[in-house]
Amino acid sequence: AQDCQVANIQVMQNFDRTKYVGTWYAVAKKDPVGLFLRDNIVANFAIKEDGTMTATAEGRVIILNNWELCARMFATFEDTPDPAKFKMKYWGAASNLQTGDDAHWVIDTDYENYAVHYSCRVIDYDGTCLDGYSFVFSRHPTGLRPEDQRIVTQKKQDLCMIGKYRRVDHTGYCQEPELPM
Ligand code: DAO
Repeated sequence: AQDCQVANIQVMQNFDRTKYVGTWYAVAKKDPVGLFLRDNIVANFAIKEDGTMTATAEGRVIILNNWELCARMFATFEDTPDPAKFKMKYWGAASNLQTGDDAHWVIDTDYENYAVHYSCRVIDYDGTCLDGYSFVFSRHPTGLRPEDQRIVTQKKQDLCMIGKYRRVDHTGYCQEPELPM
């Protein structure tokens, strides 16, 4: 939406959660105020037997006084009348991690290569987003395919977040260490 009204943001039409399951690597992120997940962010979406969507996610975080660790997070998604708009409850595997209740919108995805996520935490008096975050996800840890980059750039523009994203590195920080044979 050119007017940057949160209420006018277009989300994925006919979002199919069954095609969205599995692993997504965050390759770019627009941070909220007080960012939590830094890099090495990998999300894994699943569907429970009752049809509700869940996710686990991990990523490098810095908590308290510059304590760096790999956070393991859990999320459950509450459905809304729009199939691409969810309410997300999230919490950490350890109690010193962030918990919260965020909007979770799927803006666009081809299910097989890229996805653009959006969450506005605070809507300003004029209807624009005062504090929000957004993930660009890829099925490939190496990044987006060139043919998907044009679409993703357009979506960043539509979200009024163009120029506010940073690259999310994948260095293996959150990978399980190899066990010796
Ligand atoms: O990193 O500052 C931030 C905002 C993200 C907080 C929520 C992360 C935990 C749940 C992620 C699940 C799927 C994207």
